[in-house]
Amino acid sequence: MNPQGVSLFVSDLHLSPDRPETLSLALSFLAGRAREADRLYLLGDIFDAWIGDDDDSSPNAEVKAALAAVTASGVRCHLMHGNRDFLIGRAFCRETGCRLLRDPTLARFGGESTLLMHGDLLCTDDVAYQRFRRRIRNPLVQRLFLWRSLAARRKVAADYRRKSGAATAEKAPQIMDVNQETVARYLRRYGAVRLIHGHTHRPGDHLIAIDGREAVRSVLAEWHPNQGEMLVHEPSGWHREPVLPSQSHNLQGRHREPSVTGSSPIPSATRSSTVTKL
Ligand code: LP5
Ligand code: MN
Repeated sequence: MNPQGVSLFVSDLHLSPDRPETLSLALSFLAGRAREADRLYLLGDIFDAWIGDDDDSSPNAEVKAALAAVTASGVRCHLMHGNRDFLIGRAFCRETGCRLLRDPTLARFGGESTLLMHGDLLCTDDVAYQRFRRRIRNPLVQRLFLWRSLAARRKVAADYRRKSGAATAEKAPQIMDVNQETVARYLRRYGAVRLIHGHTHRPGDHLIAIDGREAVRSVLAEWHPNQGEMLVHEPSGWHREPVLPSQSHNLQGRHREPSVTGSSPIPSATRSSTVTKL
């Protein structure tokens, strides 16, 4: 994959009926700024929980319609599973025109080999989660789940969310971050000089010295009711742009006046500029 033009990367919107402000932020982003791009990368956890493509309850139907309109406008939409919406399937892709990306996926942006991931695979210190992940990614377990009624699936998802909330409250924060050796292993295996992922909700751009060369790990931000964020690749380079409710897409676009909350170039103005040697 060697995308040209403007690419936008977002993840961790966690859209749900309980977050109406984040939903309207996402819908205005999809109706505006997203349509100025050539490609849109949705790197997982766009939904807070996805229990099957047959669930058209709110906000699923609205988001699918908005994504279908984005692809109809000529933007290529790529979607990767997150740990909350890994059951997004073929019907969703057919309805929206999104293409499903494997985790990880290697692509080239501006000639750089870039690895795209959701991020949960990098959190290998979280042994309990990795065990849970292996179980629920088992195709047979998923098929059995999908055979159940929507009401029964909704209950199981709510139960998992509750258990997950209790489990994460007990875990040390560093366990839920990426493991640096795992990051290095993925970068080496794929020969990548850039890694883009979400999941950890610790946005930042980290320089990594790996085998004598430099790599960048860009972590996407979680969206909040009144603030989202995207990573942007243009022919001139990479930067971050906020997504704000009050802005029209033209104000949010490339011709926006610089401001405190404006775009931040990468990696020179990084939020986290620590160089990790591996
Ligand atoms: O999501 P978040 O941020 O709270 O925490 C994640 C990890 N938790 C999860 C679980 C999801 O939140 C649950 C979402 C369900 C939606 C879809 C339902 C479809 C079900 C399909 C079934 C086939 O991903 C959390 C990490 C954290 O990120 C940081 O990385 O720590 O991991 C956990 O909390 C896992 C626990 O440590 C262990 C699991 C407890 C649940 C026990 C149930 C066992 C049942 C086995 C099933 C076959
Ligand atoms: Mn996640």
